[in-house]
Amino acid sequence: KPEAGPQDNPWSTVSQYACQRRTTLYNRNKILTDALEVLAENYEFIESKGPCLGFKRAASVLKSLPVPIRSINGIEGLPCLGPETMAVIQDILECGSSSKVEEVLTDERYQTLKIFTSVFGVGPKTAEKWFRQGLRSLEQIVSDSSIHLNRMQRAGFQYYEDISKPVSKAEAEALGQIIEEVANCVNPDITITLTGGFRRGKEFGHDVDFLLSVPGPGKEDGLLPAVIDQFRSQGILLYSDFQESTFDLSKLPSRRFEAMDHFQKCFLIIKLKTEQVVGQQAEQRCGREWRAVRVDLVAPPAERYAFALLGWSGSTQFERDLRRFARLERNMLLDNHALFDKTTRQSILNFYVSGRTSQAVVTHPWGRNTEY
Ligand code: TTP
Ligand code: MN
Ligand code: MN
Ligand code: MN
Repeated sequence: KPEAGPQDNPWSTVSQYACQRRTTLYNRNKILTDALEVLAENYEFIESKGPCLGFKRAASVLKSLPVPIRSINGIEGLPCLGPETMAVIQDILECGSSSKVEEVLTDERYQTLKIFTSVFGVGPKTAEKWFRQGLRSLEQIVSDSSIHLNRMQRAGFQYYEDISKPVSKAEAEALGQIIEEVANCVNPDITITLTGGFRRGKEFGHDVDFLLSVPGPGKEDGLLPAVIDQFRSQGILLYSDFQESTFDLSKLPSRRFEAMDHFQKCFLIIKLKTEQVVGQQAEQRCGREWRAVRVDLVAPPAERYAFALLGWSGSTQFERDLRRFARLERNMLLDNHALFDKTTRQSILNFYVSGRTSQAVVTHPWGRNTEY
């Protein structure tokens, strides 16, 4: 008879890395993870990175569980759950709520920063500044003539109602069609791939993310400006923030593997005509011919497609842990541009440049067959 040991704990195989955990879209511990995410957000607002990450990580672990946690003993053996997290979970399981979380939820500062940061273009810093000036509502911000809003924030306020409404999968697909058509006018070789939350199978998102790629070196040059021009001439461009590529292959691997990538990209607000959305209910259309939707486009060089796709698929926690896993468990560096093996000092998946595909996880350089 085998001795009792860690193998008897059902959670002994749960990895500390999100990229090593199978997580379905159905979260059985939503009550707990919502609470932990409130705490994470509150720490984000006071720019306390460590605790913020700690709570996010704990929430991510709970999201991967195939069963709801019903007692504090039920979390024994799970990674990434610190004493503070344990206390919150215990309170909720025993009393139905956590006083620590309730305190945050009723805190004026938290409530105000939550509202302010819900505006496109407003981050914790700006929100904090407005809060310290005594401002408490969006109405106060727009009516205060002494407040200077940048172009992004003006668009954020202008389309606030529409872009705070979740985007449905049907709307994302309709946008995909529109972008496909527009992009094909610019270059018929183009492939567009839905990334972000929708690529992970989510039913709703806060925006729609697409990756545009054209085979061949340098063929992506000028791609997004041309696409944006097309949107504009069709009268469906409401806002655009274009960022030129600062990607330099010769500088790979970069000294610091970064959170932000250097690819050509744009953050847009697009007018989506309701009639273009398949299956949209007649009553939902009532009185509205269109809605504004946030769209992100990225156009990496063709040979960087795999990394860009991996990096833009999210979730943020998955990406963070994928990089951490590469670094700590494989002695490699991963970012949106490359995977670098620190042991051999070589880039892996550098398939276009070196013509090597043997180690490729991605079987086709332009996508479609991606496995990871
Ligand atoms: P988001 O669109 O912010 O998040 P999401 O699609 O997972 O969720 P939602 O449904 O709320 O939209 O970002 C998608 C991924 O893109 C995310 O993993 C971060 C990544 N990303 C980059 O890698 N570089 C960038 O410059 C940006 C803006 C995002
Ligand atoms: Mn998204
Ligand atoms: Mn976001
Ligand atoms: Mn996005």
